[in-house]
This record gives sequence, structure tokens and C-alpha cells, in this order.
Amino acid sequence: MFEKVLIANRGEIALRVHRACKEMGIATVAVHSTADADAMHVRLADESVCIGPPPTSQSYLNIPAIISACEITGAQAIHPGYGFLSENARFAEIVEAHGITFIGPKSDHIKMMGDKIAAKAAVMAAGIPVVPGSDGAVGSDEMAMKIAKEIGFPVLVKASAGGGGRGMKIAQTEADLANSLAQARQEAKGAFGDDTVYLEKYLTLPRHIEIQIIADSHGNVVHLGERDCSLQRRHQKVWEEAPSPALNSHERDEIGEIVVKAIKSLGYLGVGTIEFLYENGKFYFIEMNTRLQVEHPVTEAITGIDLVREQIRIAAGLPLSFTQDDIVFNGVAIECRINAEDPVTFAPSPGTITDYHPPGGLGVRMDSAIYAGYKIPPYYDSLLGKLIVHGKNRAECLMRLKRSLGEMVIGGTKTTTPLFQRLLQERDIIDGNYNIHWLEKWMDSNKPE
Ligand code: MV4
Repeated sequence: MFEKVLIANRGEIALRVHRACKEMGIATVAVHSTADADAMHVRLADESVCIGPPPTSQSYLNIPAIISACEITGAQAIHPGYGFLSENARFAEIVEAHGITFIGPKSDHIKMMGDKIAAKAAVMAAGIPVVPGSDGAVGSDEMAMKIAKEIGFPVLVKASAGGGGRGMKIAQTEADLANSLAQARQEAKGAFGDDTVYLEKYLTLPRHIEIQIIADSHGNVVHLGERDCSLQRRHQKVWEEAPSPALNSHERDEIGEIVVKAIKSLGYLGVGTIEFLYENGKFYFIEMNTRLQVEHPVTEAITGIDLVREQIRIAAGLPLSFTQDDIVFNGVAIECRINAEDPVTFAPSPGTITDYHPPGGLGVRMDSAIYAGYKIPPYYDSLLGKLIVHGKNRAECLMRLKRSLGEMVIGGTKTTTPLFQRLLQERDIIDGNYNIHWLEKWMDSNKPE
């Protein structure tokens, strides 16, 4: 096992990785920008290295500085967290070329899943159901029209280098298609320097359901069920829950088995998430994420598996400490993202945290790196923490969520806490009756004057 791990991230996820390391007897190295000198992840780590000025391009994305920090401190492995360099295939390659272990998948798999056309072709060949659409990139507008007529309008033009909703354009009818193609290509060229696009049937009212998998270097692959991440605003997840209120155990076992078989055949290593749209009882693959995700704690809550511990064990060459038959799904968990934002407009609300009292008690977990006196730097994302609540069923989970939101004290900045208190009063939320458009529609119809 590693003796020392460098954590190439900040905020709550840096703390999350640090905690797993400590429980495994592993020393930690924090890296930080000058803006984060007083950050909690630096205070908790056994050692820390300043890697550059506040802009992420010069600090948390600064590959030479991070490799140097590793060499100076003698860390044997790097955990990238989420965001930043976590899905950068070149980084994974450079780390390994320096004799350091990248705690994550092989760079080939990161690269493949970053190319949305290649990812779709690979998982389709491995038996995963995908959205009907073009077989790879669309060439001419004529070819696109032919395919669109075959699959039927509306269709969606997606950027192969995209993901997370960037570079997507809907064509409702034949009359829209040429424009949608041109716009998608232009956006993709600007954002990614690659104007390769593909076509899919546009699903109108799906849910976003993702399957968590974990694979070791001994050929063992296990799925840990799904998370329902349909409650989003502008492609930012707001509320995630497991299990999905829309699935029964038969559907879960069925899609889980398909995914496990596919992941085995791909020879994938580490944790991964296979994202699906789910509509009328059917699953349609959209993307695969090759990192630990923000919302991983809801899976941890219902399975009792420590995903970061398993990531580190896998990277060290150890087998999974459980089999599929050992996995028992226990109750319901919900995560609310507590952001430093206005709860109605979502406008960023910077400032200094004057008071902090996180909720606690049975079934309540608050993952956060803030403290009273902490000054929120303006350079990074607005996530202050994640409240994860677990109950034996959905009713208990919702009751506990209401109770814990009421306990939350974060002074000095606006937070999204009141948004969740309002959501808990909505019939559709109580009933689990929502899709990917529910939140934006609700916000539209509940706008202030
Ligand atoms: C779709 C779709 C409908 N039909 N693909 C948005 C982000 C990216 N990961 C894929 N996305 C979508 N792909 C087809 N064929 C609708 C979306 C989508 C969406 C997906 C998940 C969660 C929220 C969303 C919000 C708007 C659109």
C-alpha cells in the first residue's frame, strides 16, 4: 500500500480523499494556490505545497507544478478528485511516466470516454443500449437530413468533444436542421477546437439516471446501483438521490448486469459512472464519466462502501473487498448541493463565512471544507458543501432532510439552503415525480416579481 498520497484538488473533495487516506494509514500531501493558503485541505494534510497563483490554469491545472510537488514530497500516488485534472488523459499519462500511480482509470479509457462518439461506439459494441442516432460523426448536411428523417424529429446535434451539455442544439423540424448543425459546429469549434458533431433522437421528458461501477485489476467488476440526478439547472446538478424513485429492483438488476458485462469487456479499471437517459421504462446511454463524482456519497450511504478507499486499494493492485452478492441496497439517500448562491436567482454570493454549524445526528453527513472565518475565494466554484441524508425509506429521508436543513447555520453569505426547504414542500418532489426539465420549469413558474 502507498505510504504517501498527493491530493491534487481543493475544497470538500480534498478533505474526502484525505479522510480515506488517514483511515488507511496513508500520509497526505495537499497542494494549493496562494488564494488557498488558509484552506482547510491545507490545514488537515500532513504536508502541503504551494503550486501557483490563484487562477486554476496556473495552480490546480498546473501539471509540472503538481508533478514537482509529488517528487519533492516523495508521494507515490496522486488522487485527482473530481473536476480539474481528473479526466485529463494526458495528465494520467504524465503521472505514470514519472513512476507515480494515478489513482483512476487507465489513460486510454479516459481518452476514449472523452471522445463522445468513440465512447458511444465502444459501449454500444459492448452491449449497452444507446440513443438512436447517427453511426458516428455526421458529414454533410444531406447525410444529417437522411438520418434525421429515419430516426424522426426532434433530433439533437451534439459535439463529439462536448459533454455536460455544451455544444448541443435541438432541431425540432426539418426546417431547423441546417441551422442547428451550423450552430453546434461553430460552438464546438470555439469551445473545443473540434467541430465534429453527431446526431441523436431528442428524448423529450427523460430522467437522468447514472450507474456507479467499480472495477479492480483482477477482473472483478461490481455495480453499486444508480443515482437519479434529474434535478439540475443549466447542467448543474442540484439534488441527487439513490435509489431512483422511478426504478424497481428488477430494472436495477437488469441494467446493472448489462453495464457490468460491458465494463468487463472494455477492461476498465477504477470507479466509473455510466450516464443514461431513462424514458418510458427504457435506458439510453449518453456518456461515461471516468472520475469519482460529486454525488458519490449517496451511493456510499445506501451501500456502506467507501468509494475512495476502494479507489486507492484498486490503484495499489488489491482486489475489491466485496462481490456483487455482498452488495445490499439499504434505504434512501439524498444529497443537496449547498452553494454560495442566491437561492432564487443562483447569482454567486461571495463573502466571508462568519458562522458555521453543520447539521448532524443519525443519518446526516455534511461534507464541507468551510469554517467560521473562512473567506470564499472568487476564483473557484461556488460549492460550500454537500448535505447527504440517509433514511430507511424515502419518507424518512425527506423528514430527515427537512430536519437537517433547519439546523444548518452558514452565516456571512447567501446559500442555496432555502431552495431545498421550498422544494420539500412540492408534491412532485415528495412523490419523486420529476424529470430533467422539472427544476427549470418550476423556477420559471415561481419567479419573483
Ligand atoms: C440528451 C437529451 C435528450 N435527448 N440527449 C445534456 C447534458 C449531456 N450530458 C446530455 N444532455 C442531454 N442529452 C438526447 N438524445 C437531453 C439532455 C439534457 C439533459 C440531460 C441530463 C440532465 C439534464 C439535462 C438538461 C437538458 C438536456
